[in-house]
Amino acid sequence: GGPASLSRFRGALVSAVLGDCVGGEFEGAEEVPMESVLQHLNSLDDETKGNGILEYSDDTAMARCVVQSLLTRAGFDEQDMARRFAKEYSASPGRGYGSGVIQVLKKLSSPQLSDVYQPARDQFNGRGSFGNGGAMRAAPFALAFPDMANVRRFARLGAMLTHSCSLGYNGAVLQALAVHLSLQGALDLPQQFISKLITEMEEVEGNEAARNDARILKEAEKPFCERLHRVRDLMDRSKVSIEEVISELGNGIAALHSVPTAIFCVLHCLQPRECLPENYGGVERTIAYSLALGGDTDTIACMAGAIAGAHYGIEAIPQSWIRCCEGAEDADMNAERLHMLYHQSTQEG
Ligand code: F2R
Ligand code: MG
Ligand code: MG
Repeated sequence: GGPASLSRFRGALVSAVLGDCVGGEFEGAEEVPMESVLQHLNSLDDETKGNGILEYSDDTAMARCVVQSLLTRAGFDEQDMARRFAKEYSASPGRGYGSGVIQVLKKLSSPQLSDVYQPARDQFNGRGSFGNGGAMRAAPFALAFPDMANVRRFARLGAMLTHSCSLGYNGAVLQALAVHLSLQGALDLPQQFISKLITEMEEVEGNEAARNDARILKEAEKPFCERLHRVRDLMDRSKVSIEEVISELGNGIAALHSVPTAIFCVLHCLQPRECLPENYGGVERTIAYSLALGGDTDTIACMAGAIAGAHYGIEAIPQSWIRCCEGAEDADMNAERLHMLYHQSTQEG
């Protein structure tokens, strides 16, 4: 489809769910042989395994809240979104949430709470979380707002409901911007895609709060920009080992160690790779490769899935995978609603 087509919206939201559901199998594993990944993915083709047998985790649970809130309020409403996060957590606490964020979600359910951003600010002795929990649910912001400045603004605010450290919420901004650009067809020119992301993040990371957090955490002056430069170096190379990707970019639970990694997975899998089956399309390649990195597999595959799905569209996703993953069909329906909201905004603005 063309820029911002319905197929791209559906691809983005559905692939994110698939990445989460199929990635859950390996979350936290140090080494994941490609053979095990392919075995796991092949089992999804088994006809007897349909009907959502792979459950989604916190990644999708929170993304669904973001989607519902954006749709119901026809835009960003922090009170409504915070209420949905809290309600979802209390209804289904066993979705594998991060150990820190649970405190925030409990506090958000208090009717006495006057500032919905305060519980996140209190995390980690007032430093805030740098986990990837804001980034893992950031894709819907790119599907709700056509204007890039709004994507940046609301992805940041949406993440700050749980992640007040700039290394947490700026990861969400980067993820949302990557989905936004992919939706426009920017991955047709991968070099320009990464350059645009670096230019945007130069500005995003240029403020005092970001510089301060980077200094305290002993990171580079502009940590996400530095990682994106590493992504660019790796994508220029003809051969890159899994070990090099992990040591250069990371595969962990911090946004800094997972969002640039997810972006690399998408870029690396734009073309067929020797280690992956020839019959795989782009979404399958991207998700399989993300799982083979080990570490935070559900989240890296979820984020890479959203970016890749926005590029290849719904047609690139095997039906058998959709049938096996809880919430994939809901995501498909919600993508259609977000597509309408997005194009309404285009007409108004
Ligand atoms: N939690 C997990 N996986 C762990 C095992 C789950 C398993 N399935 C099970 O149920 O047993 N996955 C999910 O968590 C990640 C997103 O986490 P989020 O929302 O960012 O949470 P949190 O708690 O804010 O941060 C995660 C951890 O990062 C460290 N951390 C963050 N900020 C810190 C700071 N300022 N100082 C020190 N440490 C900090 C802490 O260890 C946090 O607990 C996704 O992978 C999702 O899938
Ligand atoms: Mg998870
Ligand atoms: Mg995870």
